[in-house]
Amino acid sequence: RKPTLAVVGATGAVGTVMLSILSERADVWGEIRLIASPRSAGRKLTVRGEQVEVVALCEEAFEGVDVAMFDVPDEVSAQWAPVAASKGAVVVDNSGAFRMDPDVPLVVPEVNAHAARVRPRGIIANPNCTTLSMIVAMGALHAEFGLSELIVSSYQAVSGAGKEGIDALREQIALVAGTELGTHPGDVRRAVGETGPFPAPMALNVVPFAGSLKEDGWSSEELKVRNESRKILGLPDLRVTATCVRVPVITTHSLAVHARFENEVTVEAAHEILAGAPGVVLCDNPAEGEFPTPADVVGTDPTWVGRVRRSLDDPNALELFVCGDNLRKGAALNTAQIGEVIAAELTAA
Ligand code: 2RA
Repeated sequence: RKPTLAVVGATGAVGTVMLSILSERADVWGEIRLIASPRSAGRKLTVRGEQVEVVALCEEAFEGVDVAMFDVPDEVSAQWAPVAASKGAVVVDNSGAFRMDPDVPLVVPEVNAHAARVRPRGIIANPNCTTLSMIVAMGALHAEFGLSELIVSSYQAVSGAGKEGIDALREQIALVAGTELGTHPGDVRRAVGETGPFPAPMALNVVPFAGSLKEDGWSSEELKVRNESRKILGLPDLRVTATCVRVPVITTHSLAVHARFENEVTVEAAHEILAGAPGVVLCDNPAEGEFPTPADVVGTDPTWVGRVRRSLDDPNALELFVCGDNLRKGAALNTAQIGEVIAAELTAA
């Protein structure tokens, strides 16, 4: 019997991408049940070419479910993931509610698929999209050279803030297009007015803040990059510094990474590792204008890496530019891949 899958939050931004990913990938699932808030119950959505009616989130909705993928806000996952697990489902949760729980593995199949096997709470967490957009490439380099430090600057797309973020950027672009705005202090801010879910205008701008403010001036996004990278790579003392910046891109997060290793590195060796790493595409020929950009990467599955250089002042360090679609590998795709690892385990048992 093929396992039964529930997708919780099927109507949201990530849930929508999840349904198209489930329709494209090898079909390992029996029934796929779509679950959402009572407001969306009764709607029909297409998955695997078939119309499926959305059912309301309640305990009974998890009856007979083997794997439940959650794409919902933290507080909804915090309440309902344990309910699904208590009904016997293995939960793959894409919220921040359980990522740092020591009894919940944080899994990126290309890097630490083995961690999914030990799940005392019946819950597996999916990392935040900012970490996920670089960690497959970093895991591959770590396996060869031994990572000792990451210094990261992110260039995050507005879809990280959901549909509201996309709508805000589109509206702002319409307001500034064809004008001479962006030439005087505050002119864009005055033209744009309300900035939606962002603390400053996104059109014609970059905003050095994403997530919420935490202790000592760090943002939640910056702390996630640090804590999650350490947990996924199994390096609890890894030195990690992140500065997370929002840019006027709809979808695909980019990161400029300074990665320091235990061992000396060469660009040639790094190229070879990245070119052969599952889930990574090396795109690094700047003489021909070849490097990853969000406009080219959006809608694709892999982590794209370019601009690989050895640090001029440190033979143990590399500089890289990495792009990943934050809604695919950064969210739905990684969740689907974890689900497939569990489906294989259940089918083999
Ligand atoms: C963002 N990483 O880009 C967040 C979404 N989880 O806002």
